[in-house]
Amino acid sequence: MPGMYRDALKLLSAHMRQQVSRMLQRCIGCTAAKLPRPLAPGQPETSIAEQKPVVQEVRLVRIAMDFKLHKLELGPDTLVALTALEAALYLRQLLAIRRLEAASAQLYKERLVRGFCHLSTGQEACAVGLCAALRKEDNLVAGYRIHGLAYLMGATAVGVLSELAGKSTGCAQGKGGSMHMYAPNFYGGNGIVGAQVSLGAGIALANKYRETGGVCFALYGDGAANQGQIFECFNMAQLWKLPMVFVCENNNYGMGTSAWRASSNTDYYTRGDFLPGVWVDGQDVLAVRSAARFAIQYAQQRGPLIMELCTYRYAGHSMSDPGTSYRSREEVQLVRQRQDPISRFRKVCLDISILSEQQLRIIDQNVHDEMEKAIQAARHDAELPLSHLGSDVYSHSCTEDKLRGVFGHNLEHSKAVCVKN
Ligand SMILES: Cc1ncc(C[n+]2csc(CCOP(=O)(O)OP(=O)(O)O)c2C)c(N)n1
Ligand SMILES: [Mg+2]
Repeated sequence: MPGMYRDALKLLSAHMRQQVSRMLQRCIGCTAAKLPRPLAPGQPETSIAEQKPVVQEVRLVRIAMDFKLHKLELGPDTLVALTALEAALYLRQLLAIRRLEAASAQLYKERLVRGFCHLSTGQEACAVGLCAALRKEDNLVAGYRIHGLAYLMGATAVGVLSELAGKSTGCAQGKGGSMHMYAPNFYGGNGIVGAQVSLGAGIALANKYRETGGVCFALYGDGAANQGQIFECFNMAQLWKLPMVFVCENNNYGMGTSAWRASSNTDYYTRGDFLPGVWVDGQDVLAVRSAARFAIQYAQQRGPLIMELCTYRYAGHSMSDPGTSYRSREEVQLVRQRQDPISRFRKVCLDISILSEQQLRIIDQNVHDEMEKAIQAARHDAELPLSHLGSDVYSHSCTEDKLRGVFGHNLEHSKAVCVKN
């Protein structure tokens, strides 16, 4: 790999280095045999670098809104490096999540998606910024608004949309649906508000016990933040100095009510009392990445902390909520105009001349094509056969041959053949 690329890679986090390295290898014509793995989801298939010679430029960007700190003397970096390839990757991922959610809504309206469906439109920078900081040993566990997270953590667009439509090419073979998607190091997808935080504490404990060096990020909402089990986790995580980051995605609303009507203290980054906390502009992908990198270092060296990501959800809580009974259309419109994470990042990229208008258009087109293919797969792929209704009930084979409690069918315990998506 030419020296210029190697130098640029040194500026990136380990995980990011791996991702960008793969992309660079592809751009500069390495053979497929040399590539350790296929491109990660969200990575440009036709890199912008293929349009003209790769010039791996780096810019320093100042974070627009300062971090607020609780029981911390030093906070995350406010001056951060951004390379052209990172810029392209983040923009692509932001757009991909936006389109993925639009496609989810469309398939839901066509009645191809049944049951729950929670969209994260407006909150994309939280997911992209967090995942940009993760290293291969770190883990993530979240609530039910997870289509974008599943995609970033390794599920493909087909995997996500087919999962929603209950198809066998879904990332959980169509058995999980909107709230139960998984990927390497991603523990879902949990429908019980707040319960994922306790799971996260368990994952962090396992990391510590096994000495993996990994940090677990457990995501929860402003509504979940008032749940008792979260405070129990704060206490135990601090006592045991677990490598854990409590991430409160404060999108200002719970299910049908506002944060200020539901919480006595809406400064969620201070809610851990003895736990340190940091407030982050969750509409700024670079601010989220910087805070997450800081949090990983802190959690590894000193134990848990809270990160509040201030964000906004454009859609209702779920598909049955128009999202206008507890807030005005004007408010939503205003946030879209002034705080949209994609418009903001696009503007940063143009302002610092790290991506051109033409490159932005190519990224847009690539995302569009990827999603179109995924929509077709979700529409036309097959469902799992009925014989798989009982497959994968246990990860290890069970002592009983037949599945109990299924009437009218003679189902055996089995393992479904996994379609990698
Ligand atoms: C234990 C429990 N109580 C209630 C619910 C119903 N419920 C689902 S989402 C939600 C509100 C959560 O709001 P928030 O944590 O702010 O997340 P957001 O939907 O804004 O992402 C509630 C009360 C549930 N799923 N689990
Ligand atoms: Mg909320």
